[in-house]
Amino acid sequence: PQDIKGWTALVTGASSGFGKALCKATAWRFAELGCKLIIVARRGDRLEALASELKAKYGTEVFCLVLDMMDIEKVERMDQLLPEQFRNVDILVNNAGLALGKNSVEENVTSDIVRMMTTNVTALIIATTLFTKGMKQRGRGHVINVGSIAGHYAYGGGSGYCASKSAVTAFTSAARHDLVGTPIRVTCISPGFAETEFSLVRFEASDNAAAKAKSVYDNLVPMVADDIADQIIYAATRPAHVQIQDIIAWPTNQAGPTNIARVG
Ligand code: NDP
Ligand code: 8X3
Repeated sequence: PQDIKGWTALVTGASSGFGKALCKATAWRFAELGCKLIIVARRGDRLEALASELKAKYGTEVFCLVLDMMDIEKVERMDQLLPEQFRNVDILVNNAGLALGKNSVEENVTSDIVRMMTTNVTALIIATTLFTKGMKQRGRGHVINVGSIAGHYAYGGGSGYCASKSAVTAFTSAARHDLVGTPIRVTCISPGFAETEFSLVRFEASDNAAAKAKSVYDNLVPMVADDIADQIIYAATRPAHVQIQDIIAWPTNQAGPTNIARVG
């Protein structure tokens, strides 16, 4: 496998869900593999708690960056917000993202569409542009973008979110073409239903957000954040000559965005 000991990994959306699972102190994660970590999100208290855990358990070098990915001017100069010793990012995990609402297309809310497109797409593109420069100069690196099954299979009520995740699929492929002559690998991770805070955020504007979020996973055994963290680490640790294009993963009783057997 690719030895990533001593590599610097930057994970956006590290305060919850997949990003948190990827960084937490457990088996076979970036910290155990000897990476330096930059963890990014808006909720700094959560980042600090994670950093303390990692420092205590492994002595991991961790830098917490409190950043709103909607602030594209800051995303564009994110490297300057990092201490010198964290600036050479080798593994970029573009994970921060969200869905908002399940409205039919004619009911789309402009501010929701702007938030999804800016966070899920524009910020991801700008961060990749920024950090691949250094990766290319240093001759090593891996960009891992968290897309979704929504980037492969569109569904009603998801026009804005599906458009954003299709853009992630397309951007990831185009970037791989650009970097084909380099050692830099470019990967997409495309999960189906995984129970995190994702559905709570999606329904945050509803009166009964918690119940709506819970009902998404009724009588289904969804994936959990650790399942997706496993896939990200798997992709990052393949031998240097192996480039994972995409991992599309479903819960066992989900075969499509709306084809769910609620048997369990
Ligand atoms: P969570 O809601 O649990 O986590 C989302 C993370 O993104 C949080 O850490 C949040 O941090 C961060 N984030 C959101 N908006 C911003 C912002 N404007 N600036 C900085 N950070 C932000 O959801 P998941 O872990 O499930 O989602 C992670 C990714 O996986 C997303 O891209 C999502 O689209 C994708 N995905 C999720 C699936 C699922 O079923 N859960 C399936 C397929 C893909 P904070 O709020 O602290 O800023
Ligand atoms: C999250 C999974 O099916 O809600 O990307 O789009 S889904």
